[in-house]
Amino acid sequence: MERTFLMIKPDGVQRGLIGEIIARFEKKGLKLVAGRFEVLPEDRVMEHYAEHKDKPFFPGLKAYITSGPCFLMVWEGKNVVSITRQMIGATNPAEALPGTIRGDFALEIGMNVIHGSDSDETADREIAIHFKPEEIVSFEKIDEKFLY
Ligand code: FUP
Repeated sequence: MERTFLMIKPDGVQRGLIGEIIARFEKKGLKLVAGRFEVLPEDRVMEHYAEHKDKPFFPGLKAYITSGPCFLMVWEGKNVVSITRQMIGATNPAEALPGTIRGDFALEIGMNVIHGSDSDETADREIAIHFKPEEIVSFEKIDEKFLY
């Protein structure tokens, strides 16, 4: 089954949005299979955002993402990568549509509440950066027969 890495960023945690965000994905029918609350250590920030390390916004991004705890998750489900990206909305909350997480809860790109992997390859890479295989719990959900 397809998996993705989602992370509620420090602004989402501080603003008390963990429950609201998890509820949206649960109601959609996706399955939470791993979760951890953590202030990201520098080595994993560098690995996670390796493609952005030379960008002008990187110092600000690094300071923001390590400013408090994040809530890191692995979610599972059919087309989970593209579905969660749609539900999260555009990277810049000013362009994110109402009804999306960023469209409903964020104002600017520097604090956009949540991260979601953007492809299956990225998901595999990001899950491996943040979770050990034994931290991911596979289980059968009773309602899956009504979803797939
Ligand atoms: P996303 O895949 O939606 O997380 O977006 P990107 O990988 O393009 O960007 C990663 C993070 O860098 C964003 F969540 C916010 C931050 N960012 C900025 O702060 N300024 C920019 O101009 C672009 C990205």
